Amino acid sequence: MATTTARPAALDGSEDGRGLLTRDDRARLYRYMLLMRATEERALTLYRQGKVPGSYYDGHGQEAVSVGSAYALGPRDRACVLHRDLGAHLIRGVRPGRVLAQMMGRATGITGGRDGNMHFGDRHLGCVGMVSMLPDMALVACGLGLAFQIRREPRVAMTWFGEGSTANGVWHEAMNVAGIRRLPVVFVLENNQFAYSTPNDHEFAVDPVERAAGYGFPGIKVDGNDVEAVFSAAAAACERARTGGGPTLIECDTMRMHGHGAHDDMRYVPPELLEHWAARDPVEAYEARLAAAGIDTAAIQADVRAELERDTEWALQQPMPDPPTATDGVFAEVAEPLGDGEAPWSRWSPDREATHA
Ligand SMILES: Cc1ncc(C[n+]2csc(CCOP(=O)(O)OP(=O)(O)O)c2C)c(N)n1
Repeated sequence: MATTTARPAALDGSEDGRGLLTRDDRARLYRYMLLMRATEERALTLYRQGKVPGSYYDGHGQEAVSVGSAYALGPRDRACVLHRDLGAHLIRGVRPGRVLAQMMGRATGITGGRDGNMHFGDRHLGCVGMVSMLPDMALVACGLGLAFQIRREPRVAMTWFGEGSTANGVWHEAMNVAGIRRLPVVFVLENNQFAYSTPNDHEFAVDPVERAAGYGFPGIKVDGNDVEAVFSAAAAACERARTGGGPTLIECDTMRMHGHGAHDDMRYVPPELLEHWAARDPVEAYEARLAAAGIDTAAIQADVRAELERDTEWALQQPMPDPPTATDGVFAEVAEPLGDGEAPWSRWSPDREATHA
């Protein structure tokens, strides 16, 4: 199966070359990219102020991938989102305030303070919480795709992962099962040049997009810093999946402009490489294109700034979770007593029984 390179969409003020994006869509794409960047910058500030526990992981420089691809999903589709894809959460309707509350472990964060800054996803908005083992979310997406297929529902599961994840056996299992069963799954590969400190030329001998052919479905490579090119490829892949055409792998060529996490000074990245990609910043490039097309980007910027100020203030006022509720909703309820109404631990530990009495 041929591997193709999608052409970046042309901006002519009214169409994207495929007739899918209106002016309003373009303004929204810009807004979400800006919102993702601004929210992550704010979260980083909160981290540096000691308000975000652990480390902090962002997608600075990868906004076009996250936003362009997620924008192609419909409300009934599902998003298996990873650590650099805040834009996907925002597009699905998660408010920046809830994201910031999540980062700070507050009770009104997405997991109610039961997790830090990574494994969250609002199921009511169609976002599946991240699984840390990479790239296990690809298999979760296949499971969703299989359910949609069995129920004959025209729905799509989209999943994101870095190029480092394509070296893991789980990724190949996901690609294999998706290819065999022609599952309605869109695999979005974010090739951000580094898997932690490992550069591309130490990661693979053959561009991972080529591997799709080995599993019997198309692989498409796009400029991951061009939000319309990403959207265009994702919209075509979703349409293909929805109409029984099976999976697609979309490789988005981009760059991780920050360290792996906030703790990482990324001194292993050559400065000239960073300069090269900084000149192709996805948010700035799109702003220039929209401004040239007469879209009021300054108004969008002001709107995003105001929203973030409001949401930050709200997030900072949110309470920490109440400790006695810490395990609420975490474990499955035991459906039936194990015998005579006796607590299970009493059979092996009278001390423990006493503690829990
Ligand atoms: C199976 C597994 N091995 C190792 C890790 C630790 N780890 C977390 S992120 C990361 C780098 C992943 O690189 P890539 O897939 O390219 O994604 P990126 O972080 O660059 O977006 C590693 C090794 C993990 N989460 N899961």
